Amino acid sequence: MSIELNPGSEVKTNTITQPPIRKRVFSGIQPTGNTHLGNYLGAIRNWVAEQTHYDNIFCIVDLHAITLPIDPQELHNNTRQMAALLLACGLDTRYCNLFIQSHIHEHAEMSWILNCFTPMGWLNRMTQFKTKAGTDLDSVGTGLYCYPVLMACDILLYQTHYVPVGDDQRQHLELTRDLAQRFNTMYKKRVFTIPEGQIREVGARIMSLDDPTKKMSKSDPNPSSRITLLDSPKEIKQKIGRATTDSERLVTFDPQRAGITNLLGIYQLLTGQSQQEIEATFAGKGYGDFKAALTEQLVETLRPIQQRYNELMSDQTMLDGMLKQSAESVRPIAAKTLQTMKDVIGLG
Ligand code: ATP
Ligand code: LTN
Repeated sequence: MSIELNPGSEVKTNTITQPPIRKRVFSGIQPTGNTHLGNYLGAIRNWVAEQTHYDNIFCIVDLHAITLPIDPQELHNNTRQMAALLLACGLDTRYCNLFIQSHIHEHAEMSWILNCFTPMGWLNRMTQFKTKAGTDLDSVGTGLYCYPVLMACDILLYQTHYVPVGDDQRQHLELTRDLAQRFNTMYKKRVFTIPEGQIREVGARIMSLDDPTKKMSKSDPNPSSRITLLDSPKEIKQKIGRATTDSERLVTFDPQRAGITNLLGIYQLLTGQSQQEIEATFAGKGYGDFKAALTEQLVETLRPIQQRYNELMSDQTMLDGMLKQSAESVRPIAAKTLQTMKDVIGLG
């Protein structure tokens, strides 16, 4: 991976003659389609913005995607589409490795081992399982229950320092830290680096357009609840036009009015303006004017991403080559961690 020095970043130098050591960032995203504005503003955009500061590993987590039923062809296509979309959003392979989780078998292997060290009581507390499993617990796959353990393995295999994610992953990150600390203590050896989450104050929780009490989600059955990164200008206009607001018609940030505040938060992230500036711009104007301005910002933000995505998707050989090369370059890190883990346990 090529390295560009960036003054003021996390770079540390061991001695005058040794190269700088960058802190490692790891994050993952599911290839489940419908990649939306929440994924972009809560995660992907931050990965891109800070990629030159860190040693970055990003992973398309296809093993996580099979915890719920998914069509094989759709999974395969979504995985390549996700790779193209991440590059189109600005991930740069000079600074990042981007690979497919199932290409590195150490993830699945470590997951079995770590499952054996995970108290069921800890997994019983995971709220995402309860939301995703629904009511028919007898038929849901056990992979969904163990999902957070696989996520912990993704992170721990690479001796990760920072994990940039949206707010919904806070509980999974705590579990990862607890599992790592417990394992290190149990075997009196620093087998795993203890990772820290990077959850931004603004953007970590973009809400659904039709029900602003729920997070914007890939799996929401209502497509109008989210803006996807591949939506056309017409779709964006329609979805923003229909987005839930209230009857007060005041374009102001107000936690009591979750719908307009969510839309204003999106506008703030896209324009980089302060809350005061935005409120001043729309003082005396109605929701119609604000929604038109937000639509324009969204269309202009997504236009170059969509153009680049279409170019990248037309070169599947390049995409597959990049994914393979990244996997080859990071795999030794994962293999080393797994071997250390097996050695301390006494496996083999
Ligand atoms: P689902 O909603 O179906 O569980 P997802 O939208 O959470 O899927 P993931 O691939 O699981 O998609 O998440 C990728 C990244 O996007 C994670 O870092 C996650 O925290 C972040 N993220 C997801 N939804 C939001 C949201 N509404 N606001 C901010 N960040 C989000
Ligand atoms: N569980 C995450 C996706 C994910 C992930 C990871 C994120 C899988 N492995 C490792 C960060 C680090 C989600 O559902 N958004």
